[in-house]
Amino acid sequence: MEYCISLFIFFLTFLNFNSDHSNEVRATSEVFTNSFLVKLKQSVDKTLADEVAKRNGFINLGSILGNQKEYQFLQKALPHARSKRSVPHTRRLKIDPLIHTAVQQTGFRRVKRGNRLLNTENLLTLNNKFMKVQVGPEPSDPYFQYQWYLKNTGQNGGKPRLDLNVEAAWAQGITGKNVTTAIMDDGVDYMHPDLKFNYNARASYDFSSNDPYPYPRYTDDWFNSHGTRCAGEVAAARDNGVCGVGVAYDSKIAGIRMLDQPYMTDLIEANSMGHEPDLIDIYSASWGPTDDGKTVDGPRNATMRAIVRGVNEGRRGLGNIYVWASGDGGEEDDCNCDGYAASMWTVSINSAINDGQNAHYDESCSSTLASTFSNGAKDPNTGVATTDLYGKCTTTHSGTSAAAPEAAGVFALALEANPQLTWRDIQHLTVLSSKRNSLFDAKGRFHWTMNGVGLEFNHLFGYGVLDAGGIVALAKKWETVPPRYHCEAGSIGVTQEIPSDRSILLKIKTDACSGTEYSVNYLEHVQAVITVNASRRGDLELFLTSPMGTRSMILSRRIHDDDNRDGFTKWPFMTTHTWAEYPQGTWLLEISFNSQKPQHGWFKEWTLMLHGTREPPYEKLSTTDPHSKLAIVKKAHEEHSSLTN
Ligand SMILES: *[C@@H]1O[C@H](CO)[C@@H](O)[C@H](O)[C@H]1NC(C)=O
Ligand SMILES: *[C@@H]1O[C@H](CO)[C@@H](O)[C@H](O)[C@H]1NC(C)=O
Ligand SMILES: *[C@@H]1O[C@H](CO)[C@@H](O)[C@H](O)[C@H]1NC(C)=O
Ligand SMILES: [Ca+2]
Ligand SMILES: [Ca+2]
Ligand SMILES: [Ca+2]
Repeated sequence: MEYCISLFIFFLTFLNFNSDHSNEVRATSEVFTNSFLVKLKQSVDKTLADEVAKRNGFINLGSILGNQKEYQFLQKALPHARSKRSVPHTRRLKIDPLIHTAVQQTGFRRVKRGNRLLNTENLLTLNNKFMKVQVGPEPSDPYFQYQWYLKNTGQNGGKPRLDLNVEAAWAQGITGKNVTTAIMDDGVDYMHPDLKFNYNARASYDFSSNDPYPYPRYTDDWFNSHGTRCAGEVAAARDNGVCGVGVAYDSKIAGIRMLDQPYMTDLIEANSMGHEPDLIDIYSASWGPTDDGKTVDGPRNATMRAIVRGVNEGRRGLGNIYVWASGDGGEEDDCNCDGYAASMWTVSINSAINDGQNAHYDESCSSTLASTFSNGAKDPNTGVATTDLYGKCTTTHSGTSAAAPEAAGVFALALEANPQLTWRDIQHLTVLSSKRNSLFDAKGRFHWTMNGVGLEFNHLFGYGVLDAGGIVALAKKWETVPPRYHCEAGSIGVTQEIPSDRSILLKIKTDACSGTEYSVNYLEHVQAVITVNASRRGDLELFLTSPMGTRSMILSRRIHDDDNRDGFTKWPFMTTHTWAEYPQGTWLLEISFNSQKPQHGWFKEWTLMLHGTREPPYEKLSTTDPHSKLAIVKKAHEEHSSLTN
C-alpha cells in the first residue's frame, strides 16, 4: 500500500540528500568508512557471499534487509573513517565477476537527543530503606514515587493528574504482555536487575560492533547510558524492589546498539530499522540529525527502504511502529527539517514538563503527532526516573529522548490490548485518545486550535498528551481503518521570485483524485513537497492552509540557518493537523520571509500529496460518550456524507 508513494518519496529525498551532501563536503569535508554496500549480479546465499567477500579480502557482515543481492562488506585494513575514498578497494570489488556495484559508505553525524543534559550525575542512589517489596494496587518499587510522568500527585511542583494515566491501563489488565520494543541507541545494559527478565535477546543486535550483544560500552562519563535509560522507561519490572516500573512493565525490550561508532552510515541505520521486523513490534529512536537549527537531513536510500518495508511487511503485514523523538533544538530548530521525525511512517513525539509547559529544548513542527513527558520544572532531580548503568537508577533522564520511549511503552499497551492494530491504527488511536490536559506553550505563541472536524491540536504538542487508559480502552474495541490511498492533488512548477516585503500565495484547487483509484476523502497525512531557495534559508516561513481553513506552519524561522545556496529540494513538509478533514477544495501555500534584513528567494515547485481513506475511517466504531473525540469526528463525518450524497 505504501509502496507506490514510497518510490516517489525515495526519489525526492534522494535528490535532496545529494544537494545536502555537497553542502557537507564544503562544510566539513566528506568522511568515508570501512563499510561497503555490495550489489551482486544475482541472488546468492550467505556462504557464497562470504566467499566473494573473502576472495577480495573483505568480511561479509550480512545481507541488507534480507535481500540476497545486497550485502555489507567490511574492509578491516581501512580505519573506521577517513577523509579519502579508497579507490583500490572499490576497484577490487568491482572487477569480481559476481559483483555488480560496490559503494563505499560515507559517514555522517547522528546525535542522541537529550545528550547535553545527560551528565548531571544521578544524585539519588538506590536507598535500602525503600527495598521492602509489597504487592498492592500501586507498584512497590522504590522509585515509583519519583515517576511523576506515570502518576503525577503534584510531586516537586508538578500538576496533579498531568501524567500518562497508566494506572487506568494497568487496571484493565494490560501491561504490555507479548509485545517487544526495540531501543535503537547506544546499547542496553541487559544485565540490569530491573531489565534482565524483560530482555528479548533473540530480537537484539549490536550494529556498532557487529555481534549479537548490544551491551553498552562503559565510559567514565556515563556517555553510553542513554539506551539503558530509555529501556527502563518502557519495560522496567514491577514490584521487584529495584528502581521504578516501565510503562509496559510486562513487555519485552530488545537492544539495538547502533549509535556507538565514530560515524553513522546508511547501512547501520537500515539494518537497525529493519532488524527482525516480525519479532520487534515497536522501534524507539531518541536520536537524529544534529539539532543545530541549520541542518536539513533525513533517512537515505537503504534506510528509507527499511522503513517502508517495516510499515508494509513488518509484524506479519500489520506494520512496525516507529516512534521518534521530535528533537531537542528548541525554538531555534524546526522538526520538519528532520526527515525522520517528519516522516509519515514515524510517530513523532514531543515533550512537556511536569507543570504542563513545553520544555525549553522542545522543537515544534506540524508533523508532531502527540506528546509525553520529559523533566520537571526547576529541580534537576525531577527528570524521568528510570534504570541506569551499573545496576543503578536515575532521576535525571531528560530531553525529547526521554519522551519517545514513554510513547513506545504506551503503544506496547495498545498492542497488547489489540494485537491486530496496524501502524496506521496506532496513529489514528493516538489522534483520538491524546488529551490537551493542561499542556500550554510557555511563551504563548502556539495556541490550541480546532481543525475542520473538531479535533484540537497544538503546533508544539500535536494532539496532546498520550493517555494510556484511553488508548487501551479504545484499542480494545477498535476496528481497523479502511485502506489508504495516495493522491497527488496538484502541482505548481512555475518559478517565481519571493520578495523581501510580502508573502507569495499559491493555490491548488483539487478534487482529491475523485473518481480515480487514488481518491482520498478523509485525510491522514498531508505533504507539501517544495523546492525553494533563498538568500537566507533560515528566514523562510511556510504556511499551508487546508480547504477547511486549518493553517499549518510547515516551516518556521530558524535563526541559525544561513544557507544561501541549497534551499530545499523537493523536501516533503508534512502536517498532521488536518487529520480526518475532507481534502476537496482549495489549498493555500504562503511563502514569506521573517527577517530584519531584506532577503529574497525563488519558489520553484510545490506538489501537494494527500494520504488517507476513501471511506469514513470510524464508521464501524461505536461510542457512548458524546464528548469524546471519536464521537465528535464521527458526527462531523456523518453530517458531511449526508450533505455530499
Ligand atoms: C535507491 O537506490 C536504487 C538504486 O540506485 C534506486 O533504484 C532507488 O530508487 C533508490 N531509492 C531512493 C532514491 O530512495
Ligand atoms: C504473541 O505474539 C505472537 C505474534 O507476535 C503471536 O503469534 C502469539 O500467538 C502471541 N502469543 C500469545 C500468548 O498471545
Ligand atoms: C535560486 O534559484 C534561481 C532561479 O532558479 C536561480 O537563478 C538562483 O541562482 C538560485 N540561487 C542560488 C543561490 O542557487
Ligand atoms: Ca557488542
Ligand atoms: Ca522495578
Ligand atoms: Ca531538529
